[in-house]
Amino acid sequence: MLTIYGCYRSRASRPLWLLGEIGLPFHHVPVVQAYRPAAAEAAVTTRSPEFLAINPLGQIPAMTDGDLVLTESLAICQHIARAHGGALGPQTLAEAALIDQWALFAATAVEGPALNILFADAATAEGAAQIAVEAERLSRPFARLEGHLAGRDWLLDRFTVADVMAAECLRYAQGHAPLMQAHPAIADWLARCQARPAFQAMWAARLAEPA
Ligand SMILES: N[C@@H](CCC(=O)N[C@@H](CS)C(=O)NCC(=O)O)C(=O)O
Repeated sequence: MLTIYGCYRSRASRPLWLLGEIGLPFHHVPVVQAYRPAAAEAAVTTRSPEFLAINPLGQIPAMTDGDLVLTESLAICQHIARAHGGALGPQTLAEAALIDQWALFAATAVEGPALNILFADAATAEGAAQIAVEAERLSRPFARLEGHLAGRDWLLDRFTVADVMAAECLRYAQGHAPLMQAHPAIADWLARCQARPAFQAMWAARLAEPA
């Protein structure tokens, strides 16, 4: 059975949401980041020898599916979609290329600045200045995505793993209201993604975990 290593309060949210969309039974080992206070109560952390045997880098998520051991959340999502996801995965070579494109776009152009926005303290002058810099770094990627999503519901012609991967990277910047207000097609698409029952179930499980 496919196994996901990683608690919901981590990038494991990505494959966990996707597995919910598919409805595939899986085994879950809620490995907790060793640096978090919640690690004190966790059976397995990112520094536990049994987890380091799966991912020597000591990061979540990781996945096993039969003999295949994978790390990197977006590679894990792509594998799950291709192997088990039906129409959530690519049906043609062109779709596979487009899904790769959006995964790489999300990981390289969006995730870093978006995470910096999430972790900056908007209440301090320094934090507010950093948010302004990161929002500026996101302006071209967001303009590109806004143009693509205008008049479309999803990144491809239906909801796919590309939406899961990109929406989870963009979520980090969602709290910065000016960015969302300036990009209504992105805001509407994120709302559509997050209204899906599988996202809602993932989010409820995440909130149920210790902070
Ligand atoms: N690029 C990796 C990043 C993985 C990552 O940074 N995971 C964090 C949790 S979201 C982690 O395990 N941190 C623990 C550590 O680095 O010690 C991915 O997308 O899977």
